[in-house]
Amino acid sequence: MFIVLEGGDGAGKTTQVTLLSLWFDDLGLSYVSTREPGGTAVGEAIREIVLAGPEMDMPAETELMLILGARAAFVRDVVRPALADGKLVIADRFSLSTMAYQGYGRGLDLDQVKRTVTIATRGLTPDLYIVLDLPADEGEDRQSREAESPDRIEAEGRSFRDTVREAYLHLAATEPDVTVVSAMGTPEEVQGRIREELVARFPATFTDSEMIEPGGAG
Ligand code: Z5A
Repeated sequence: MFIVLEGGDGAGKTTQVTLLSLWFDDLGLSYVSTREPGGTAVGEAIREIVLAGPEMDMPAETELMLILGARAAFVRDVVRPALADGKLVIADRFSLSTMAYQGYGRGLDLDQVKRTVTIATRGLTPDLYIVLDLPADEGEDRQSREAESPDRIEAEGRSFRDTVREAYLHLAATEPDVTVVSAMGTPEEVQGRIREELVARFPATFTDSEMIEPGGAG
């Protein structure tokens, strides 16, 4: 099974992947947890370029090709081998990010983006995308509590973030296997919603015996 957490910057994906990993450990599931862009040597090198500061100026097409270059390696070297071994793959971002950021956010032609995504993935799609939905200003507030300076994409500002949020909601309404979970509230509350969604959709894999306790990580 291949599950992807998606959402705008600061929505809490990294936090939620960590909490999910604890749950998978409790359930005795064999899994691989990873993030995009990255997950392979070439992917991490591409990540450095894509997430450099605003001085690393590039056309939207360059950004798209770099991200998809990383994705092709990620699919070949991380996702497909793990799935072939019968492991669960939990990823922080995948192709829905490309539609939201490079398609809607950067304004590239959506059909072309979709076609190039399919080349990079050789048609692999997740069993489920979970979009963590958060108002753009809340995501910005959460990120601003961290000391790091903004990368190229974070530096795009408020209207870009709003566009990306709307894109995710639109994609959830129009694409298959995409669900939306509110990212408001404490990390434990959000985690509880994600687990409920997984139990409801895949009861044979996830049981509710280890559902998160309010105020605890599971
Ligand atoms: N990108 C793209 O354009 N196209 C693509 O196809 C792909 C990616 C795959 C990846 O950067 C960038 O690549 C991304 C899109 C682009 N845009 N940018 N920039 P990244 O991996 O460095 O950044 P990110 O994906 O946006 O993640 P993030 O900034 O690390 O946010 P997050 O993972 O969603 O959230 P977090 O790190 O778990 O939490 C952020 C902060 O909020 C942190 O201090 C937490 O402690 C706090 N937090 C988390 N949850 C909560 C709750 N519930 N309440 C309060 N505070 C919270």
